[in-house]
Amino acid sequence: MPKSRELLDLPIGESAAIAEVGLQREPVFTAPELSIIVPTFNECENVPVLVDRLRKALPGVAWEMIIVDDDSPDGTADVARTIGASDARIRCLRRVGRRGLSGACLEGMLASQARYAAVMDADLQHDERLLLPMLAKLRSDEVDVVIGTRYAQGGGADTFSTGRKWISLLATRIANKVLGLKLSDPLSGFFMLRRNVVETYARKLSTHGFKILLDIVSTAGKSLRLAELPYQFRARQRGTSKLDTRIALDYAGLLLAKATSDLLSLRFVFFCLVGSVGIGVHFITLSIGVAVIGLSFPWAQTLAIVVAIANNFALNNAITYRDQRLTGVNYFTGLLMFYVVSSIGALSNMSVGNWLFGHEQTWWVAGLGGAIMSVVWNYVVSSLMVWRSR
Ligand SMILES: Nc1nc2c(ncn2[C@@H]2O[C@H](COP(=O)(O)OP(=O)(O)OP(=O)(O)O)[C@@H](O)[C@H]2O)c(=O)[nH]1
Ligand SMILES: [Mg+2]
Repeated sequence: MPKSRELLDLPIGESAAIAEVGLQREPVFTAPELSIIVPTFNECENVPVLVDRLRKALPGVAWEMIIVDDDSPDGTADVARTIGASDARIRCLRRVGRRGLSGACLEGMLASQARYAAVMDADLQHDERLLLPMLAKLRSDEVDVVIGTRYAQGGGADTFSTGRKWISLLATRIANKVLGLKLSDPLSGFFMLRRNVVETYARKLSTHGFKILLDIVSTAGKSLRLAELPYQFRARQRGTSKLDTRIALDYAGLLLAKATSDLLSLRFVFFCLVGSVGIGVHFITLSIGVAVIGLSFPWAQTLAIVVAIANNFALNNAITYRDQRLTGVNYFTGLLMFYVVSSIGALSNMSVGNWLFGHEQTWWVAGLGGAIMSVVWNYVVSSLMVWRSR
């Protein structure tokens, strides 16, 4: 029988060892102990500096760095691969046709074979000297996740403007309140964990947004053992920030989803809000049709439906599905498809309403039931047929 058990007994992190497999002696390469996942978008100047700092910060540790680059136009992936050509610890996962910090971190962690995974930014704002103490905490087997915190004793974010400091603290408070957490920095982008935590919850984690740690902690719930270590958040020296208003919306969406156990998504809320604006547009167009243009009711009603659907499509395209916005020819084919979907939605509204009225005899229950049916239909089918995720 092959002595393959010896493979399992090799100490983690030993880069190469010889084990007996059957009758042959073969070199065995074990996985590193720690993968450092670094999401990047246009960080070509920062990557070489970060690699140098990691080399100094982790003596005696078997580590690797997985740069997850979303096809940066500045050639960050090429820079990473050039470094990786002479140092196999530096790997690059290049994603094409996709953007998103959380998704990049998730894919990086899932690409790792290490026992522990850390996530840190490429722009040198996170203090790499914290990695060793984080690793020591995890090795002690007392915790599952170690979070680098800016807002506990010994930590700081002095480089933040007053405005950004306030926004960050407010977002922190909201996260703790809404999700029932007690963390000083739940929005931290700098943390280390047992990688099997991510394997366990991977299917439930959102690939949108900026706040992967918050997602992991709130999805896993009380089962996770957490620890915090303070550090000083540094100023970005090179490259530009990717923070924008969309990130605030994604954050609101994550809170909503987690607070309702993934029942409600921000997309659905926006879809409903757009639908209510559409009702207003419908009535305004209807009254203009009847009172100003002098159309008969059926013609004015038809015009109002056509205008309201076009309005809903334009608003959903701009807001609800802003990350999958349709342009050019796709805008018009999408609009046509949205007309088809909405027409079927209106028919289902009528038939469900009539059926309920037949059973219930209460007009508003029947009306509400029909409306809910058509909103859910329109939402589900248009997200599958009109704004298909690529
Ligand atoms: N792969 C990938 N990485 C991203 C994306 N957006 C941001 N990043 C990276 O994620 C890290 C954090 O982004 P930053 O723009 O520095 O965000 P921040 O640190 O909250 O903001 P600043 O303090 O203004 O720098 C950086 O390494 C970015 O290059 C993205 O869409 N995809
Ligand atoms: Mg940054």
